[in-house]
Amino acid sequence: MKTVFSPLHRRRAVKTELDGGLLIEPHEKPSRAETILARVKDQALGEILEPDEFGLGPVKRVHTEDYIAFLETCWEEWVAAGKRGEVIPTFWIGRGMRHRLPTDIDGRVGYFSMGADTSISDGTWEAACASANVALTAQKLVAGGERAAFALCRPPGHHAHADLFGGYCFFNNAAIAAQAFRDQGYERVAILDVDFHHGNGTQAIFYNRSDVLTISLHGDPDLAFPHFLGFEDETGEGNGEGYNLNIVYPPGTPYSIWSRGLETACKRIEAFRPEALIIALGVDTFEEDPISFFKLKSGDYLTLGKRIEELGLPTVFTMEGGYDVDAIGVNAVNVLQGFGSAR
Ligand code: Q9C
Ligand code: ZN
Repeated sequence: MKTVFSPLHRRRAVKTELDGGLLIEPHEKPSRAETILARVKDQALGEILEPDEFGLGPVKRVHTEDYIAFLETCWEEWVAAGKRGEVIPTFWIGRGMRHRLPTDIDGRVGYFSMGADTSISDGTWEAACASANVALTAQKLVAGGERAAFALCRPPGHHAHADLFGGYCFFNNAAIAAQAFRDQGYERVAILDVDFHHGNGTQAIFYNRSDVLTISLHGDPDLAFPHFLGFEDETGEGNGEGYNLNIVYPPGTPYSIWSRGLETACKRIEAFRPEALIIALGVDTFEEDPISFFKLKSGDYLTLGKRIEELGLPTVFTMEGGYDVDAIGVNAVNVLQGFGSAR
């Protein structure tokens, strides 16, 4: 399987993450992608390509113009306003307040964010654009006839809504790739999100559509980020009714339990008869992950990859979360090798 990787991910190197009232070293750090790349090379998974440049056209199919414009200039605006630290939101739209985009940078940062866990500094824009290009290049490979491709995206994407950043995400790479398939004439696309966290952005982007099936298996949002979306009664709306599926699990969930939801997801995907599949590939389901509470083991990722392959679909893997850097390379590449060795 080919891997698409951009060294521009290194431009996203924020120093801070607001966590527990402290500014800590971010969980979502450059060594994550470097470790996965090293494992891809070590295992000779396949050719490694740099992404093509697609411009903002395919991004605008998913994200709003005002959000994209905000991301492009927010760091410069922040510095120009005399702020001395990294961009961190402090104010949001509370209940009863107005959804009106303000001029002031503090107001704009709050308007376009869902949390304060995701700082912005110089280079975040370039890295987010490169990450979308990585996903779009993998999509192009698969549309061109490859059975599967690995988009080694960083920053990740599945938490990003059409006009919200947060959960370490800016552009929703999986959604952008799915929309690209649609725009190239694929009638139905499925997105299966196996990251520990609910794929809230992906769900929201396609919530009223029946052409993109969204499925997410994740830690119960009653107990985990994103806290305010991802419950099992969210099944889609309007035309999208029945085209969103959430499967939630409690702390301590091992693969033997998690994989029952995977079976339900696979059955739903088969019934949908998609022409392409996107896997939002997070490996923060790992037992040693520092911010999550599932108990998957490294070998389980091989089994997961094999099960995905059995769906028999053209498949794009977009890298999402996974924060045990020591294991992230083995775990992510195990999914791809499980997929590859199934044939
Ligand atoms: N104390 C992804 O996996 N912040 N994002 C958690 C931990 C939210 C995770 C803070 C986690 C976002 C792509
Ligand atoms: Zn995650």
